[in-house]
Amino acid sequence: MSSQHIGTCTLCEAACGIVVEHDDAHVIAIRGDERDPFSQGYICPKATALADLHDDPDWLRTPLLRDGDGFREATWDEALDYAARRLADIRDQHGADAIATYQGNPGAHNLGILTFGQLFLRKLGTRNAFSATSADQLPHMLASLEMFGDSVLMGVPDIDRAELFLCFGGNPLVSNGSIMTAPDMKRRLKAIQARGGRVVVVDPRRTETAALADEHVPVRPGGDALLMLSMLHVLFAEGLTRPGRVGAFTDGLDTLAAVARHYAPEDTAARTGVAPDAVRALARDFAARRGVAYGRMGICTQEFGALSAWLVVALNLVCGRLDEPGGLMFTTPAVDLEQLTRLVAFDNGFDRYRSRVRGLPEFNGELPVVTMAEEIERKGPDRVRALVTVAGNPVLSIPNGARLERALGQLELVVCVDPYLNETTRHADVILPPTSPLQRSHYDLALMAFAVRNGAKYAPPLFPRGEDQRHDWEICLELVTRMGLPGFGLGALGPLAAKVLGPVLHKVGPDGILDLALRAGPHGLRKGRAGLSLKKLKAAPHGVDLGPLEPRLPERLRTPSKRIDAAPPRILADLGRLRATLTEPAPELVLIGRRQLRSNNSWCHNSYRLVKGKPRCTLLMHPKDAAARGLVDGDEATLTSRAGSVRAPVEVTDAMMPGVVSLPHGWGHGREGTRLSIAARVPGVSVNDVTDERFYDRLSGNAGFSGVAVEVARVPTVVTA
Ligand SMILES: Nc1nc2c(c(=O)[nH]1)N[C@H]1C(S)=C(S)[C@@H](COP(=O)(O)OP(=O)(O)OC[C@H]3O[C@@H](n4cnc5c(=O)[nH]c(N)nc54)[C@H](O)[C@@H]3O)O[C@H]1N2
Ligand SMILES: Nc1nc2c(c(=O)[nH]1)N[C@H]1C(S)=C(S)[C@@H](COP(=O)(O)OP(=O)(O)OC[C@H]3O[C@@H](n4cnc5c(=O)[nH]c(N)nc54)[C@H](O)[C@@H]3O)O[C@H]1N2
Ligand code: SF4
Ligand SMILES: [Mo]
Repeated sequence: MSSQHIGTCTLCEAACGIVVEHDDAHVIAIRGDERDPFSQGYICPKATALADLHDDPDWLRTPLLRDGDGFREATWDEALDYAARRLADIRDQHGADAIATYQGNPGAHNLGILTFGQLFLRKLGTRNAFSATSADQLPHMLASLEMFGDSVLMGVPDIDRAELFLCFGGNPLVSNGSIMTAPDMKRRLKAIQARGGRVVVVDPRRTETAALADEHVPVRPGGDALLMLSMLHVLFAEGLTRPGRVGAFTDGLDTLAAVARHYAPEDTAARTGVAPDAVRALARDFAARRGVAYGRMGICTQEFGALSAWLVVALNLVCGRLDEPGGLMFTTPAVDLEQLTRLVAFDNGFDRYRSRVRGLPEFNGELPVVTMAEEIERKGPDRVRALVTVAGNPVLSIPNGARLERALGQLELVVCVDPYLNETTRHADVILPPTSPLQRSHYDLALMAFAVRNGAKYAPPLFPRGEDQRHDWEICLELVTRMGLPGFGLGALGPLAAKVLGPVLHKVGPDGILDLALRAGPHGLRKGRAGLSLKKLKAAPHGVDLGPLEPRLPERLRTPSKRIDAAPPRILADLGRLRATLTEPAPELVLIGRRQLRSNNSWCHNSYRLVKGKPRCTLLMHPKDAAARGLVDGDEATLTSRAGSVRAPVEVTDAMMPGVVSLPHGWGHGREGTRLSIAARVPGVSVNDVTDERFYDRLSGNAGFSGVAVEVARVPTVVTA
C-alpha cells in the first residue's frame, strides 16, 4: 500500500513542491507538486535524489567517535557528552575564541539549523566563526548594509513582471536561481521573451542561460564593476537617469554621477572585453525598458565583489527600477528575517573587529573563510584549538582547501554535525549525524525572504525519526545545554538558564519558534484579525500564495537617516583599487567555476543517478588557448596556481571566452578514510586545491573563485599535495 506525502525539496533555493509516493519506510517515487502555487509541478533531476539520500547506507545513523586512525560507533549520550565536555573544557581554559566554527550551505535550507543551530553557534561566542556566506553572497549583504542599513534586505528581481532581465554572473537555468527563489526559471525567462522582453546575460562563458538569452555579453572575469560604471557613465552622460519615487529618499546620486564620469566605455573596454558600442547599447536598452539588473555568484566571488554588488543596485536605482514592479524588489515574507536574525543570529555589522593574522574585517560576527586556515595554523597560547562544523565541508568548499585540510591536523578537537564521513569530517573526533531531509519538518525561513512572489509553505516530516537518530536541532540544543552555554538572552543566569530553559526549548522546538515567528510576522495576527499561524499553514499543505512583491521602501530602510545611500563612503574607498586594474597587466589565463544541474556543491555525489554518465569534472578551454598549449579535447592537463595544482581532462569549447578556463567545484572525493562508496568512485578533483586564499575581495573579505591566475600545461608541472 502506498501513500502520498506533500513536501518541499530542500536541495536548492527554488524550494519546489514535491509529491512523494511512499510505503511505510521507503520512497517509491518523487514528482513535482502541481498544486503548489509557487512551483506548479516543476522539479529538477535533483529532487529524486532525496530518496537516495534517505536510503543511502553511507548516511550515518549513529554517532561516530574517533578510535585511533578510524572511528567506532557510540551512543548519543556518550558522543554528545564527549563533544560537550571537551568543547566546554577548551572554552573554560582558553576562552571562547579557542573554538572555531564553520556553518555550511545546507544550513540555509534547514529549519532546525536556522533556529537551534544558529543559537548554538552564536552562543559559543567565538570571533573565529566562519560560514559559506564569505564564499558566496557576502558582497550582496554588505552592499545592502551600506545602502539600506540592513544586510538581509537584499533585492530580488521581480522576474514575472520584468521586460528585461539583465543578468550579471548568474546561471539560473542550472542553479535554479539564487537570491531569487523562483522555481522553473526556464519558463519564467521564456515568458519574458514571449511578452516582448529581453534576456541578456553577462558572463565569461556562454552558459545554458546565455544560450537561451537574446544576447550574451562575454566579460573578462572581475570586469563587472568597470562595465557597470561605464554603463552608469553612459546613463548620466546621456541624461537617461530617472530615479523617480525612490530618488526622493536617496542620498549620494550626485557623487555616483561624479564617480561614473571617470569610467568612459573607451577606458574600460580593454579590461572588461566589452566594446564601447556594446556598453552604450546595453545602457540605453536598460534605461528604455521596464527591466531589472540582477547579479549573483559570478559578481560576488571575485576581486571586486562588493563594488559589483553595490553597482547592480545602483544601476536599478538610477533608472527607477529599485522597489518598482518589474525591477529589483523586496519581499514581504511571512517570517520577518530581520527580526529573526536579531533574535537568534547576528547584529548587523561590518569591520567591528579583524582577524588576527591578516587583519581581515568581521561581517555580522563572522570572519572570512579565506583566513580560516591561517587562523587555525597560528601558534601561541591564544591559538585556535577546536573546530565545530555544522552542515559544511570546507575542505572542498573554501579557497585552498588543501591548506585547511593540513591545518585540521593541528587541532585538539574537531566536532562535526554532519551525516557523511567525507573530506572534512574524516578529520573529526566526533561526528554527530542528523536525520534525513524526509524525516524533518520544513519551512524555508531564509529562502522565502528572497522569493519572487510572497508565499509560505510548511511541510511536516514524511518518515518519523528512528529512536536512535537525532535531528540537527536536537543535536545543537543538546550541545548548548550540556555545555551549559550562558545566555538565551538571560545573561548572568548562565548555566542555570541553560538547564532550566533547555527542556522548555526542547518542547517548543523549531516548529514552535516558526509558529511564533509567523504570528509575529507581517502576515500574522493584526488587530484581532486572524493571520498566518502554523495551524493555518498545516491546513494548506501545498502552500499559500501571498501575492506579488510590493513596494517596501522607505519603510524598511534601517539606515540612521532612513534614506538610501547611493554612494556609501566605505564602498567608494575601494574604487582606487579598481582603477589600478586599468593599467596593471592582466594574467594571461584565469580560472572560473561552473555549476552543473545534477551536482549540488560538495555533496549529493553519493547518489548514483546524479553522478552516472560521462565524467563531469572537466576543464573547459577555448580552442585558441588549447591549441597554444598543444592540447586537444580529452587530453589530461595540469591546472596550476600559486596555491596548488590538480589534473583534469580538457574539454575544448568556444563557449569559453579566450583566456578563461572553467572547472566545477565540489568534486575530489575518494580520499582515504571517507565513507562515500559511490562518490569515491567518481573521477574528479577539487578545484579548491587550486583556488587561492590570497585572491579575494579586499573590501568585503569574500573569497575569489573567479579570476584566479592559472597556468595550464600538457605535461605535469609541479604537483603539490
Ligand atoms: N571553487 C568554488 N568553490 C565554491 C563555490 C564555487 O562556486 N566555486 N561555491 C561556494 C558556495 S556558493 C557555497 S554555498 C559553498 C558550499 O560549501 P559548504 O558550505 O561546505 O556546503 P556543501 O558543499 O553543500 O557541504 C554540505 C555539507 O553538509 C552536509 N549536510 C548535508 N545536509 C545536511 C543536513 O541536513 N544537516 C547537516 N548537519 N549536514 C548536512 C554534507 O554532508 C556536507 O558535508 O561552496 C563555496 N565554494
Ligand atoms: N545544480 C546546482 N544548483 C545550485 C548549486 C549547485 O551546486 N548545483 N549551488 C547553489 C548555490 S550554493 C548557489 S550560491 C547558487 C549560485 O547560483 P548562480 O550564481 O546562478 O550559479 P553559478 O552557476 O555559479 O553562476 C555564476 C556564473 O557567473 C559566471 N562568472 C564567473 N566569473 C564571472 C565574472 O567575473 N563576471 C561575470 N559577470 N560572471 C562570472 C560563471 O560563468 C557562472 O555562469 O546556486 C545554487 N544552485
Ligand atoms: S530546482 Fe531541483 S534541487 Fe532545487 S528545489 Fe527544485 S527540485 Fe529541488
Ligand atoms: Mo552558495
